Amino acid sequence: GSGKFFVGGNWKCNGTKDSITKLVSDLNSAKLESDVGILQPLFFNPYVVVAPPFVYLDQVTSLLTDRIEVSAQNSWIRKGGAFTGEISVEQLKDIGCKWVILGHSERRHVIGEDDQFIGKKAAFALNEGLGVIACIGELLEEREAGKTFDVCFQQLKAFADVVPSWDNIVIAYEPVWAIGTGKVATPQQAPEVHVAVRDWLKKNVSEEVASKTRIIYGGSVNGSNCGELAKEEDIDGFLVGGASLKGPEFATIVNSVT
Ligand code: G2H
Repeated sequence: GSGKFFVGGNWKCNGTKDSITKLVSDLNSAKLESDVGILQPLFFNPYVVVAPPFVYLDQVTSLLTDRIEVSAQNSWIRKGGAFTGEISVEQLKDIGCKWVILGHSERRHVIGEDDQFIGKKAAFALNEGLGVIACIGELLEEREAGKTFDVCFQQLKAFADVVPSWDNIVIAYEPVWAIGTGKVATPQQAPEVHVAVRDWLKKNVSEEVASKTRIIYGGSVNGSNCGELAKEEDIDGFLVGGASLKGPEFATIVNSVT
């Protein structure tokens, strides 16, 4: 592992003004281990972000205390302009958003974004100074056909081919068969891929990037299974969907990695 942990809460397309006000207040009052003796968000370990839907980003950014940063769930591939329905990186930065999730399986497989499109979005966001949570992961049929590593490496390569640097990238390994299904990857399955990803970075990017980059796991992580997974040396944190909609449970997951 990288020794620095990262936990993200991906709220997906959930919430209302009211439910989000409650969630933010629960997060603000939650006890996080990272509070102890730490003065600046930069050094928070784990580093914690939440990703609300676009329309609530501003609300969450202004209400949340600064120990938790805010991430978007998507961003446009280039500068803003005549792109109906899109949100630009400049706009995200304008409201205080520091991160964006790109390549999530729901965008790949439900919305149809491909590797190159996602890679270019990541390059643009990084060039503009946003951090990127770069998601990769195989479908069930790809795992069953023994293609897990091939698929993950191909998705990684699409990022590696275009990104300016790996300094502000967190890789999230999210096997698609584990997402929102309650079927979490086992403490054997996840690290096997994390090790392979780190090895790929070592061979294809650099030894330094391989050792520094955080590789987090996502897919049905919850308050009861996070402890087992957090013990794994090669898991540098989590990207949490469903369970991040409950403040106390999300805090349990955050505290499991310290
Ligand atoms: C995977 C994860 C968060 P969940 O998509 O990105 O969602 O924890 O609900 O499986």
